[in-house]
Amino acid sequence: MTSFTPRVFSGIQPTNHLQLGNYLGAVKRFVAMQNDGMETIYCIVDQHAITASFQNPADLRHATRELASAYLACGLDPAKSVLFNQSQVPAHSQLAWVFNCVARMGWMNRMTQFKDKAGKNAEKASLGLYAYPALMAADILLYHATHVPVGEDQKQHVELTRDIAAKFNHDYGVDFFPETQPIIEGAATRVMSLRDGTKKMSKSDPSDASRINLTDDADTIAKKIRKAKTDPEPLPETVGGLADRPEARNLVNIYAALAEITAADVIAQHGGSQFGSFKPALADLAVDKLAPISTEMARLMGDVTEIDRVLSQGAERAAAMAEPIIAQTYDIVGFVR
Ligand code: AQP
Repeated sequence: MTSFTPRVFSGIQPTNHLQLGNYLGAVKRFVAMQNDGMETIYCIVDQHAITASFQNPADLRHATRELASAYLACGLDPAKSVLFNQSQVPAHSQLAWVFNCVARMGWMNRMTQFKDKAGKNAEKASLGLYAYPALMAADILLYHATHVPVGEDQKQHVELTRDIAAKFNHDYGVDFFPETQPIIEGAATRVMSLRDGTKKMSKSDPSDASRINLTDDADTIAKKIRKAKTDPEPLPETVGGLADRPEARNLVNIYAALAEITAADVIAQHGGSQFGSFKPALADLAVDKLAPISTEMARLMGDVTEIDRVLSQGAERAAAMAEPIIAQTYDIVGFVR
């Protein structure tokens, strides 16, 4: 069995604005892993962003640069991590084609994200949305990444990545792609909508009130938390008391993740409080943690030339890492070079 050097890869789609779930479930973890001294590669997956619906080209360009500004404002450092956008490294698409031919239709049919996003209108969904998980597997395995920090919703796609790697290795009789581990950690691996505690907070939810965007100013953040849906009971005295209270549990988990404490710590501090006093405490904490990020993002977006320079330099580094892996893949598959 080959032993692979630990290497972290993850990515986010530039669709709309980054929301609190993306920050707590993904970017905050990205920064922690970067600062743990691991080799880290973080991508803006712009090719995934055109799978679900038509993206206006100007909006896509803007969202790509804004996501880059968020990465930087949250603490990702181009000197420590490779930061780039996917479409600048063509090897992602090259490997994705090979994986389209490794992945089985039956596997793809089980992907819950496709079912959620295509809804009842699967016949009208794009082929790209269906093939999305094979491109995601290529994003990860192109760098022989061993660890992928993601939110809970992406676990199934990382498991599929492992299935694709195992089938490729088996079919070609090699030990070439690693078995990648999803890293799903922290108090907020699934942040829920502020309007419905049973639904994931999402960038593309039609209701802006359902989420906190990283571009929201302090007043907007405070207002959204004040208006967040809750039940009439005070916070329970134990974490177990949150079990059947999705909205209360969501706000407690958001508090815990922002304060970097556990949900039990939050309950120890605020158990028995009414939402009339807990929500302002959460709003203060959220503004304290998030407003500096949105201010820094706005400053960085004042110079998109510099953002483009960071992405292009990152893409050069990523392409150099990917080059030997795609070349060996082509040799294994039997493509004449
Ligand atoms: N609500 C969430 N809680 C915790 N983690 C989350 N992530 C997304 N939503 C939550 C994590 O953020 C990363 C990037 O996600 P993505 O943009 O690639 O796609 P997504 O998972 O589909 O995120 P959204 O916000 O729901 O985007 P849209 O609306 O464009 O589809 C992933 O690690 C994800 O787990």
